[in-house]
Amino acid sequence: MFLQRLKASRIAFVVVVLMATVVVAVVQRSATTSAQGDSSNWQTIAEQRGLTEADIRAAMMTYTPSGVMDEYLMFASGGHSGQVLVIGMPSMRLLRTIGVFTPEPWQGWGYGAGNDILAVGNPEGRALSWADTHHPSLSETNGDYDGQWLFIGDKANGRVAVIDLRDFETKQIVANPLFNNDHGGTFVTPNSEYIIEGGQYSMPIGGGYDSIDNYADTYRGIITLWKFDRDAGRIDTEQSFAIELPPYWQDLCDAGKLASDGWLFCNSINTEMATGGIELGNPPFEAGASRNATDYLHIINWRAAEAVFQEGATETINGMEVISLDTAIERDLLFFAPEPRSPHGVDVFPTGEFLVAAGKLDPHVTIYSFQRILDAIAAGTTETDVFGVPVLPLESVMEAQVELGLGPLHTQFDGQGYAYTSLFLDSAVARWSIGAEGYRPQDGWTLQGKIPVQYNVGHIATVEGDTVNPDGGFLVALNKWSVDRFTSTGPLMPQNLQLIDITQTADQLQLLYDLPITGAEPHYAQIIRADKLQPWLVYPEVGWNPETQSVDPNAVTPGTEGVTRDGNTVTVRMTAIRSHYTPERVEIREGDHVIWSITNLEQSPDATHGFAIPHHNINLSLEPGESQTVEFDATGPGTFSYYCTEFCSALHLEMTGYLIIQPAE
Ligand code: K7E
Ligand code: CUA
Repeated sequence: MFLQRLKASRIAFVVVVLMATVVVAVVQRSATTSAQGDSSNWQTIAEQRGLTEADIRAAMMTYTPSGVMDEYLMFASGGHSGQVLVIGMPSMRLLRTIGVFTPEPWQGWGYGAGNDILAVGNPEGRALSWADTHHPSLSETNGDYDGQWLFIGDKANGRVAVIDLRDFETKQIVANPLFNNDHGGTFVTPNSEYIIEGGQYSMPIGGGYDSIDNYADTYRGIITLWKFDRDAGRIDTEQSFAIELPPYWQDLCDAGKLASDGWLFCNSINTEMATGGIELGNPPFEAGASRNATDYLHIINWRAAEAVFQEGATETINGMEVISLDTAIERDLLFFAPEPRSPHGVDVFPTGEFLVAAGKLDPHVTIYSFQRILDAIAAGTTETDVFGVPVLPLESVMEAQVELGLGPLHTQFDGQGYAYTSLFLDSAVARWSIGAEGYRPQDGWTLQGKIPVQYNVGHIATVEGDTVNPDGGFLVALNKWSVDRFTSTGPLMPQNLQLIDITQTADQLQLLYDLPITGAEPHYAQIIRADKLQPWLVYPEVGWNPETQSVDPNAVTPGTEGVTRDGNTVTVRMTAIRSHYTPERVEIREGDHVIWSITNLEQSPDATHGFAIPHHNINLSLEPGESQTVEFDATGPGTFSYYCTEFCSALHLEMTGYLIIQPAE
């Protein structure tokens, strides 16, 4: 664990070594002076740059020399970009973006590769080319990240994607047939049996039309449990099902684990069922949806729901099996408990014994005991909401409340008995002690300290923070605003991911590093130990199709290249290896339909070749061993120089060829 590796003695040792290295370097180089003075000495550099001792400590905690690997990887949502960002920690180096819901030119994603995956969920006659990714979720085995898969949801269009962590590429997108938005996704159950996708803004189930005047009657909430088939590495839509909920706005979910395995929890807002209409003189949503002093924490027995689904006690809507609200109530799989007003998120503790929700308009976090929830369910309750869902009295299920500050949102854990909650309005992260057996009973449920962040923090992520066994060490604050943190590049400012050292006492929580992120608002992130991942360096066999993760039947072997014609269909079989394509001339006719397979024969790490055809929107990235097939129509005559878009060798510029399309007549 990182914490243990950071004993003060070790830090002191590192300081001495660093200083000694600097001294040696200084002796070796003759004294260098510049216009800015002597900058060969680290103390002088620190002085000239105005660095404090704390700054130097921060630099030493994060500085990662060239060639040294990061200990952790953070998978952060790419927000509006529809992608996932992979960031090394503690260096905070951006290592990769993964094209998920949106085309990504460098990876060729959507420019000949993955086009069919990206097309899933396109409404008839409309092509989606963006997404709003919110919550990445690593696959789990026994409640621990296993480093095999990553899932992420698209809030804007109600979709879920599956990414294979052997090659960090998107393998599947499913579109929710019941709902065109989501937010409570994605979260996995402790063995990744299901990927949970909660909807957000209520609507008629199935996405059809109904007047908003019928809101309470026909608009509904939904939570979908997508069955993940590990062997296939895909969501099995046939084994997936959904649960109908009242038309509250279900927000964020989390799966129970250990003590609460088999259950899932979602917070909700707008239990007022406000329908807006400020222009008609109605209260705006912001007022109408925050009138109630409490909203409803949703408590769902997903194993009981699974049994109902397997019995077939469901109705089919748009091809998806749905457990009706009445069935959910009748079969005792849905319960509510009050939660402080306008909550955002619910987080299950590592042991699964407690869960915490925070109301944005309440300075406390509220901690629920899962045992008390079970006891309250067993005791029965006469109270229900207007739809007949049993409501468990707050005092019967609440374990504690801790006052933290303004705008508490999301909570994470460190494996040391502390929890951390982001405070949106305070722009701070609070550390509080968990006053329960197995955590820090001696400290009680108390606020320990806060660290300011810059600014408007949303989610926070600790190392392995959503597992049964958090690692501690670092916390990353994902801040919405950066305001004055960076040199201005105009009015649209970067979001700011801030790395925080949480190994010290509460008054010594230290901000270590700012990572500006552009292109998106990253909402959530998960951080995994890098040694849990075993990504491929090159594809296992030449001719590999990343979509099927097997050798492609169309893969081209050396000696079998060529151009063949069958009527108007032209098949091009091509290989790529430093520094040429075979063939280098492809001559076809206007009106031909072209099926072009290309295989990168390389087996050296990083020997990627690109393949681009001008004016046809085709641009592939062929990693070592990879094979791709693209199809297009030769709609007009012309001369097109296809070429390799990666500077792969000294003769890379010569890695080219001519596609010559003769006029039809
Ligand atoms: Cu931005 Cu989880 Cu979608 Cu909170 S969410 S901040
Ligand atoms: Cu291959 Cu440049």
